[in-house]
Amino acid sequence: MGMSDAARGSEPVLSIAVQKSGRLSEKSLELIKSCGIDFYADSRVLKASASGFPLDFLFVRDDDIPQYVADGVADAGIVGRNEYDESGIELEVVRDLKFASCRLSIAVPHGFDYKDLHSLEGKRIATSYPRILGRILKENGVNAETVVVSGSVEITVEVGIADAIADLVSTGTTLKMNGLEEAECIYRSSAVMIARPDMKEEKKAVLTRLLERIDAVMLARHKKYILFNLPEDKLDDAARVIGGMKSPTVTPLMDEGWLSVQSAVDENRFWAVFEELRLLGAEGILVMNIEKMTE
Ligand code: PRT
Ligand code: ZN
Repeated sequence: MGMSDAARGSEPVLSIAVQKSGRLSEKSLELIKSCGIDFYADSRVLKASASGFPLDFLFVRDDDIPQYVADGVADAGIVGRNEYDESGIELEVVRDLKFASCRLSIAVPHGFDYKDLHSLEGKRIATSYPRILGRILKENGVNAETVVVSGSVEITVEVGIADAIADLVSTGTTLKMNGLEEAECIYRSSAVMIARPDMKEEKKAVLTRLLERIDAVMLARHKKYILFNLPEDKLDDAARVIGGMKSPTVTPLMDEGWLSVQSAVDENRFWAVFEELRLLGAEGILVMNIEKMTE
Protein backbone atom coordinates (compact mmCIF):
# COMPACT_ATOMS: atom_id res chain seq x y z
CA MET A 1 0.00 0.00 0.00
CA GLY A 2 1.04 3.60 -0.44
CA MET A 3 2.36 6.19 1.94
CA SER A 4 0.22 7.48 4.77
CA ASP A 5 -1.30 10.88 4.24
CA ALA A 6 1.08 12.37 6.78
CA ALA A 7 4.00 11.14 4.72
CA ARG A 8 2.55 13.02 1.77
CA GLY A 9 2.81 16.23 3.78
CA SER A 10 4.05 18.38 0.91
CA GLU A 11 1.48 17.14 -1.57
CA PRO A 12 -0.44 20.05 -3.10
CA VAL A 13 -4.22 20.14 -3.11
CA LEU A 14 -5.97 19.65 -6.44
CA SER A 15 -9.05 21.79 -6.88
CA ILE A 16 -11.85 20.53 -9.04
CA ALA A 17 -14.84 22.49 -10.32
CA VAL A 18 -18.13 20.60 -10.39
CA GLN A 19 -21.63 21.70 -11.30
CA LYS A 20 -23.44 23.17 -8.31
CA SER A 21 -26.84 21.81 -9.24
CA GLY A 22 -28.06 20.20 -12.41
CA ARG A 23 -27.76 17.05 -14.44
CA LEU A 24 -24.06 16.59 -13.72
CA SER A 25 -23.80 17.43 -10.02
CA GLU A 26 -25.02 14.26 -8.38
CA LYS A 27 -23.16 11.87 -10.66
CA SER A 28 -19.94 13.90 -10.44
CA LEU A 29 -19.95 13.74 -6.65
CA GLU A 30 -21.05 10.10 -6.65
CA LEU A 31 -18.10 9.18 -8.86
CA ILE A 32 -15.64 10.91 -6.54
CA LYS A 33 -17.27 9.33 -3.49
CA SER A 34 -16.95 5.90 -5.04
CA CYS A 35 -13.22 6.60 -5.32
CA GLY A 36 -13.14 6.44 -1.53
CA ILE A 37 -12.88 10.20 -1.20
CA ASP A 38 -15.02 11.62 1.58
CA PHE A 39 -16.32 15.16 1.78
CA TYR A 40 -19.26 17.06 3.01
CA ALA A 41 -21.08 18.86 0.21
CA ASP A 42 -23.60 21.53 0.99
CA SER A 43 -25.24 22.89 -2.15
CA ARG A 44 -25.39 26.37 -0.58
CA VAL A 45 -21.65 26.76 -0.30
CA LEU A 46 -19.11 27.49 -3.00
CA LYS A 47 -16.31 25.30 -1.69
CA ALA A 48 -15.67 22.04 0.13
CA SER A 49 -12.59 20.02 1.03
CA ALA A 50 -12.17 16.27 0.92
CA SER A 51 -10.78 14.31 3.82
CA GLY A 52 -8.13 11.66 3.22
CA PHE A 53 -7.31 12.93 -0.26
CA PRO A 54 -5.83 16.30 -1.31
CA LEU A 55 -8.89 17.53 -3.18
CA ASP A 56 -10.94 20.74 -2.98
CA PHE A 57 -14.29 21.27 -4.65
CA LEU A 58 -15.62 24.40 -6.25
CA PHE A 59 -19.38 24.33 -6.91
CA VAL A 60 -20.32 26.49 -9.88
CA ARG A 61 -22.57 26.72 -12.94
CA ASP A 62 -21.47 24.30 -15.64
CA ASP A 63 -21.07 27.09 -18.24
CA ASP A 64 -18.37 28.67 -16.07
CA ILE A 65 -16.29 25.54 -15.53
CA PRO A 66 -13.99 25.76 -18.61
CA GLN A 67 -13.20 29.41 -17.87
CA TYR A 68 -12.48 28.75 -14.19
CA VAL A 69 -10.10 25.96 -15.14
CA ALA A 70 -8.43 28.13 -17.77
CA ASP A 71 -8.01 30.97 -15.23
CA GLY A 72 -6.53 28.63 -12.64
CA VAL A 73 -9.42 29.19 -10.21
CA ALA A 74 -9.68 25.39 -10.37
CA ASP A 75 -7.13 22.89 -11.67
CA ALA A 76 -9.65 20.54 -13.21
CA GLY A 77 -13.38 20.30 -13.78
CA ILE A 78 -16.19 17.96 -14.67
CA VAL A 79 -18.33 19.32 -17.47
CA GLY A 80 -20.35 18.21 -20.47
CA ARG A 81 -18.15 17.88 -23.54
CA ASN A 82 -20.69 20.14 -25.28
CA GLU A 83 -20.07 22.97 -22.80
CA TYR A 84 -16.33 22.55 -23.08
CA ASP A 85 -16.33 22.54 -26.90
CA GLU A 86 -18.77 25.42 -27.03
CA SER A 87 -16.55 27.50 -24.72
CA GLY A 88 -13.81 27.52 -27.35
CA ILE A 89 -11.28 27.36 -24.51
CA GLU A 90 -8.35 25.00 -25.03
CA LEU A 91 -7.68 22.68 -22.14
CA GLU A 92 -6.91 19.02 -21.88
CA VAL A 93 -9.74 16.48 -21.84
CA VAL A 94 -8.16 13.95 -19.49
CA ARG A 95 -11.07 11.49 -19.21
CA ASP A 96 -14.40 10.72 -20.80
CA LEU A 97 -16.48 9.93 -17.71
CA LYS A 98 -19.29 8.39 -19.78
CA PHE A 99 -22.22 9.73 -17.79
CA ALA A 100 -24.83 12.36 -18.73
CA SER A 101 -24.58 11.17 -22.31
CA CYS A 102 -26.60 13.11 -24.84
CA ARG A 103 -26.48 14.12 -28.47
CA LEU A 104 -26.77 17.41 -30.28
CA SER A 105 -29.34 16.85 -32.98
CA ILE A 106 -31.00 18.75 -35.74
CA ALA A 107 -34.76 18.69 -35.22
CA VAL A 108 -37.37 19.89 -37.66
CA PRO A 109 -41.14 20.41 -37.62
CA HIS A 110 -43.39 17.80 -39.21
CA GLY A 111 -43.56 18.33 -42.93
CA PHE A 112 -39.99 19.65 -43.21
CA ASP A 113 -38.45 17.52 -45.93
CA TYR A 114 -35.10 16.76 -44.28
CA LYS A 115 -32.58 14.65 -46.20
CA ASP A 116 -29.22 15.72 -44.85
CA LEU A 117 -27.47 18.84 -43.56
CA HIS A 118 -27.84 20.45 -46.98
CA SER A 119 -31.58 20.58 -46.38
CA LEU A 120 -30.72 23.40 -43.97
CA GLU A 121 -29.22 25.61 -46.67
CA GLY A 122 -30.53 29.16 -46.23
CA LYS A 123 -32.64 28.21 -43.20
CA ARG A 124 -32.68 29.70 -39.70
CA ILE A 125 -31.48 27.27 -37.04
CA ALA A 126 -31.97 28.03 -33.36
CA THR A 127 -29.42 26.67 -30.92
CA SER A 128 -27.57 27.28 -27.67
CA TYR A 129 -24.47 25.78 -29.27
CA PRO A 130 -23.58 28.17 -32.10
CA ARG A 131 -19.90 27.28 -32.09
CA ILE A 132 -20.40 23.53 -32.40
CA LEU A 133 -23.22 23.92 -34.92
CA GLY A 134 -21.25 26.49 -36.90
CA ARG A 135 -18.26 24.17 -37.14
CA ILE A 136 -20.37 21.28 -38.39
CA LEU A 137 -22.24 23.39 -40.93
CA LYS A 138 -18.94 24.76 -42.18
CA GLU A 139 -17.37 21.32 -42.46
CA ASN A 140 -20.32 20.30 -44.60
CA GLY A 141 -20.36 23.48 -46.66
CA VAL A 142 -23.84 24.49 -45.55
CA ASN A 143 -24.81 28.14 -45.32
CA ALA A 144 -27.51 28.74 -42.75
CA GLU A 145 -28.42 31.46 -40.30
CA THR A 146 -27.81 30.60 -36.66
CA VAL A 147 -30.28 32.01 -34.16
CA VAL A 148 -28.66 31.93 -30.73
CA VAL A 149 -30.98 31.35 -27.77
CA SER A 150 -29.92 30.43 -24.27
CA GLY A 151 -32.87 28.21 -23.38
CA SER A 152 -36.20 26.79 -24.59
CA VAL A 153 -34.73 26.11 -28.01
CA GLU A 154 -37.57 23.71 -28.73
CA ILE A 155 -40.20 26.46 -28.90
CA THR A 156 -38.38 28.66 -31.43
CA VAL A 157 -39.93 27.00 -34.49
CA GLU A 158 -43.44 27.26 -33.10
CA VAL A 159 -43.01 30.95 -32.30
CA GLY A 160 -41.61 31.60 -35.75
CA ILE A 161 -38.03 32.68 -35.13
CA ALA A 162 -36.42 29.54 -36.60
CA ASP A 163 -37.06 26.88 -39.25
CA ALA A 164 -35.20 24.13 -37.43
CA ILE A 165 -33.23 23.67 -34.24
CA ALA A 166 -30.02 22.06 -33.03
CA ASP A 167 -30.47 20.99 -29.42
CA LEU A 168 -29.36 18.42 -26.89
CA VAL A 169 -31.44 15.27 -26.82
CA SER A 170 -31.38 12.34 -24.46
CA THR A 171 -34.73 10.54 -24.54
CA GLY A 172 -36.30 12.61 -27.32
CA THR A 173 -39.42 13.36 -25.25
CA THR A 174 -38.92 17.13 -25.25
CA LEU A 175 -38.75 17.23 -29.05
CA LYS A 176 -41.86 15.10 -29.42
CA MET A 177 -43.79 17.17 -26.92
CA ASN A 178 -43.00 20.24 -28.98
CA GLY A 179 -44.01 18.75 -32.30
CA LEU A 180 -40.48 18.34 -33.61
CA GLU A 181 -38.77 15.37 -35.23
CA GLU A 182 -35.18 14.45 -34.57
CA ALA A 183 -33.68 14.62 -38.05
CA GLU A 184 -29.98 13.92 -37.51
CA CYS A 185 -27.48 13.60 -34.70
CA ILE A 186 -24.53 15.89 -35.43
CA TYR A 187 -22.47 15.55 -32.25
CA ARG A 188 -22.22 13.30 -29.19
CA SER A 189 -21.48 14.39 -25.66
CA SER A 190 -20.95 13.04 -22.18
CA ALA A 191 -19.37 14.35 -19.03
CA VAL A 192 -15.61 14.78 -19.29
CA MET A 193 -12.83 15.71 -16.90
CA ILE A 194 -10.95 18.72 -18.17
CA ALA A 195 -7.68 19.99 -16.76
CA ARG A 196 -5.15 22.71 -17.28
CA PRO A 197 -2.30 21.31 -19.38
CA ASP A 198 0.32 23.44 -17.58
CA MET A 199 -0.26 22.06 -14.08
CA LYS A 200 2.78 21.67 -11.82
CA GLU A 201 4.25 18.17 -11.69
CA GLU A 202 3.20 17.64 -8.06
CA LYS A 203 -0.37 18.59 -8.83
CA LYS A 204 -0.38 16.47 -11.95
CA ALA A 205 0.61 13.55 -9.73
CA VAL A 206 -2.47 14.13 -7.57
CA LEU A 207 -4.64 14.25 -10.68
CA THR A 208 -3.07 11.02 -11.89
CA ARG A 209 -3.90 9.36 -8.56
CA LEU A 210 -7.49 10.55 -8.83
CA LEU A 211 -7.77 9.33 -12.43
CA GLU A 212 -6.40 5.91 -11.48
CA ARG A 213 -9.16 5.59 -8.91
CA ILE A 214 -11.77 6.79 -11.38
CA ASP A 215 -10.56 4.27 -13.96
CA ALA A 216 -10.81 1.45 -11.42
CA VAL A 217 -14.37 2.44 -10.54
CA MET A 218 -15.40 2.89 -14.18
CA LEU A 219 -13.88 -0.39 -15.27
CA ALA A 220 -15.65 -2.28 -12.49
CA ARG A 221 -18.99 -0.73 -13.39
CA HIS A 222 -19.37 -2.72 -16.55
CA LYS A 223 -18.20 -6.02 -15.15
CA LYS A 224 -19.65 -8.80 -13.05
CA TYR A 225 -17.66 -11.32 -11.12
CA ILE A 226 -18.79 -14.85 -11.77
CA LEU A 227 -17.95 -17.97 -9.78
CA PHE A 228 -19.16 -21.49 -10.57
CA ASN A 229 -18.43 -25.20 -10.37
CA LEU A 230 -17.61 -26.99 -13.58
CA PRO A 231 -16.82 -30.52 -14.75
CA GLU A 232 -13.05 -30.64 -15.28
CA ASP A 233 -13.24 -31.63 -18.96
CA LYS A 234 -15.25 -28.49 -19.79
CA LEU A 235 -12.61 -26.02 -18.67
CA ASP A 236 -11.28 -25.10 -22.12
CA ASP A 237 -14.80 -24.53 -23.42
CA ALA A 238 -15.69 -22.41 -20.42
CA ALA A 239 -12.56 -20.29 -20.80
CA ARG A 240 -13.50 -19.67 -24.43
CA VAL A 241 -17.04 -18.66 -23.43
CA ILE A 242 -15.83 -16.27 -20.77
CA GLY A 243 -13.21 -14.74 -23.08
CA GLY A 244 -11.50 -11.59 -21.84
CA MET A 245 -7.86 -10.70 -21.48
CA LYS A 246 -7.06 -12.84 -18.49
CA SER A 247 -7.58 -16.56 -18.08
CA PRO A 248 -10.00 -17.50 -15.30
CA THR A 249 -8.86 -18.54 -11.83
CA VAL A 250 -9.29 -22.27 -11.35
CA THR A 251 -9.35 -24.17 -8.04
CA PRO A 252 -9.80 -27.93 -7.72
CA LEU A 253 -12.79 -29.11 -5.69
CA MET A 254 -12.94 -32.04 -3.25
CA ASP A 255 -15.34 -33.76 -5.64
CA GLU A 256 -13.33 -35.75 -8.15
CA GLY A 257 -13.59 -34.29 -11.68
CA TRP A 258 -14.95 -30.87 -10.64
CA LEU A 259 -13.36 -27.44 -10.55
CA SER A 260 -14.30 -24.08 -9.12
CA VAL A 261 -13.83 -21.33 -11.72
CA GLN A 262 -13.94 -17.57 -11.24
CA SER A 263 -13.58 -14.62 -13.59
CA ALA A 264 -14.74 -11.11 -14.40
CA VAL A 265 -17.24 -10.91 -17.25
CA ASP A 266 -18.44 -7.93 -19.29
CA GLU A 267 -21.90 -6.97 -18.14
CA ASN A 268 -23.27 -6.69 -21.67
CA ARG A 269 -22.22 -10.26 -22.43
CA PHE A 270 -23.28 -11.58 -19.05
CA TRP A 271 -26.50 -13.43 -19.94
CA ALA A 272 -24.98 -15.03 -23.03
CA VAL A 273 -22.06 -16.27 -20.93
CA PHE A 274 -24.41 -17.46 -18.20
CA GLU A 275 -26.51 -19.52 -20.60
CA GLU A 276 -23.52 -21.08 -22.35
CA LEU A 277 -21.96 -22.02 -19.03
CA ARG A 278 -25.22 -23.71 -18.00
CA LEU A 279 -25.10 -25.71 -21.24
CA LEU A 280 -21.55 -26.79 -20.39
CA GLY A 281 -22.83 -28.14 -17.08
CA ALA A 282 -21.79 -25.32 -14.77
CA GLU A 283 -23.44 -25.48 -11.34
CA GLY A 284 -23.76 -23.19 -8.37
CA ILE A 285 -23.22 -20.08 -10.43
CA LEU A 286 -22.63 -17.09 -8.18
CA VAL A 287 -22.61 -13.57 -9.60
CA MET A 288 -21.25 -10.52 -7.80
CA ASN A 289 -20.90 -6.84 -8.44
CA ILE A 290 -17.34 -5.58 -8.62
CA GLU A 291 -16.68 -2.38 -6.75
CA LYS A 292 -13.25 -1.51 -8.12
CA MET A 293 -10.77 -3.19 -10.44
CA THR A 294 -7.67 -2.65 -12.56
CA GLU A 295 -6.78 -4.21 -15.91
O1 PRT B 1 -27.30 25.80 -14.01
P1 PRT B 1 -26.24 25.27 -14.92
O2 PRT B 1 -25.83 26.26 -15.97
O3 PRT B 1 -25.10 24.70 -14.14
O4 PRT B 1 -26.90 23.99 -15.67
P2 PRT B 1 -27.59 23.88 -17.11
O5 PRT B 1 -29.05 24.06 -16.94
O6 PRT B 1 -26.87 24.69 -18.13
O7 PRT B 1 -27.25 22.37 -17.48
P3 PRT B 1 -27.99 21.00 -17.15
O8 PRT B 1 -27.81 20.65 -15.72
O9 PRT B 1 -29.37 20.97 -17.71
O10 PRT B 1 -27.11 20.03 -18.07
C1 PRT B 1 -25.77 19.86 -17.83
C2 PRT B 1 -25.19 18.95 -18.90
O11 PRT B 1 -25.90 17.71 -18.90
C3 PRT B 1 -25.32 19.41 -20.32
O12 PRT B 1 -24.33 20.36 -20.66
C4 PRT B 1 -25.13 18.12 -21.09
O13 PRT B 1 -23.75 17.83 -21.23
C5 PRT B 1 -25.74 17.08 -20.16
N1 PRT B 1 -27.07 16.58 -20.62
C6 PRT B 1 -27.38 15.27 -20.77
C7 PRT B 1 -28.14 17.30 -20.97
C8 PRT B 1 -29.13 16.39 -21.34
N2 PRT B 1 -28.63 15.15 -21.20
C9 PRT B 1 -30.43 16.89 -21.75
N3 PRT B 1 -31.31 16.10 -22.09
N4 PRT B 1 -28.37 18.63 -20.98
C10 PRT B 1 -29.58 19.07 -21.34
N5 PRT B 1 -30.61 18.29 -21.73
C11 PRT B 1 -31.90 18.97 -22.06
C12 PRT B 1 -31.99 19.41 -23.52
O14 PRT B 1 -31.40 20.69 -23.69
C13 PRT B 1 -33.50 19.44 -23.76
O15 PRT B 1 -34.06 20.62 -23.27
O16 PRT B 1 -33.00 18.11 -21.87
C14 PRT B 1 -33.97 18.30 -22.89
C15 PRT B 1 -34.04 17.06 -23.75
O17 PRT B 1 -34.17 15.91 -22.98
P4 PRT B 1 -35.02 14.68 -23.51
O18 PRT B 1 -34.76 13.58 -22.56
O19 PRT B 1 -36.47 15.10 -23.50
O20 PRT B 1 -34.54 14.34 -24.89
ZN1 ZN C 1 -25.38 25.83 -17.84
